[in-house]
Amino acid sequence: MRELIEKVREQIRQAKQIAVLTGAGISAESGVPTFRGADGLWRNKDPMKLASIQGFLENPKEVWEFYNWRREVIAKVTYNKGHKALVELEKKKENFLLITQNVDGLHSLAGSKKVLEIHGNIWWVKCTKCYYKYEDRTPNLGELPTCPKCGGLLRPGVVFFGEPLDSDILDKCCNFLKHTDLMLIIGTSSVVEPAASLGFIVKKAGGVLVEINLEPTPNTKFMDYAIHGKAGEILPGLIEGL
Ligand code: BV8
Ligand code: ZN
Repeated sequence: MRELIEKVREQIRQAKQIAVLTGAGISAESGVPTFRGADGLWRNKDPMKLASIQGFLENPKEVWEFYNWRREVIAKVTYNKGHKALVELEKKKENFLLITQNVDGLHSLAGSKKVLEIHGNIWWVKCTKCYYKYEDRTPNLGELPTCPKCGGLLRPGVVFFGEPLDSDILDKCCNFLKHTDLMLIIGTSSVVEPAASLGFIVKKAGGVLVEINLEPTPNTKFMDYAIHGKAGEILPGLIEGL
């Protein structure tokens, strides 16, 4: 492991442009349940259904119960050493971008500035009628929250399964990745698209891919380096003193 860490540290030193992609695994050590982990999110219901546009249209009450529960969990946690290490990395590397699938806002809370939240943010809500979008940090918004402007039903400000990602945000990611020479892919099971394919843009451009994850993923075979363990324990040693 020591040798592997040193090799990746050298890659980070040499890299001119670094991208990071994070998933639920980087927030696990803060106490935020992962999507597919053993704790399997909520009352062992299928998050794919609850975090889907179809699920919301069919049963908005149940989906809001799920999101209110997650808002209450996230409101009580804070960032961890993994998030903090990425703030340090951003300070050391001028050409840096943090792309996150997480909706918990913990990267920004930790101090990361250059963050693209490709799946949205749980603290934002959007009106399904007039599309008014705003941030509301009240943990529990009630059964079927309504828009302060038009009374329409609100929805969580996240990208549900079955919905397209914001095309401007996706364009920004792809344009940055085309010129990225090192990408760290951290705490994601790499099964959700299009996030799971972002690394291939870097690979195609001749960049180096590093996976940092508790366990191997379907993308491990494409990685130049794979470090398996906890992000909160690995990242500080990778980045400190660079
Ligand atoms: C799209 C927001 C096209 C909500 C999320 C069939 C039907 C419908 C869609 C599809 C389908 N088949 C494929 C699709 C596409 C679908 C998809 O990819 N499905 C997969 C799962 C089969 N994708 C979409 O629907 C996307 N949109 O394709 O649109 C389109 C185009 C035009 C018009 C219409 C449609 C939208 C995807 C976004 C969905 N929203 N989140 C919310 O969060 O509440 S995704 C959700 O999963 C979370 O954001 C989460 O981050 C993300 C990915 O999961 P991970 O982050 O990887 O988390 P997971 O638990 O899986 O893994 C954690 C990992 O961490 C594990 O590997 C674990 O080992 C590791 N770990 C744990 N602890 C630690 C650790 N690692 C390190 N340290 C630790 N301590
Ligand atoms: Zn409205």
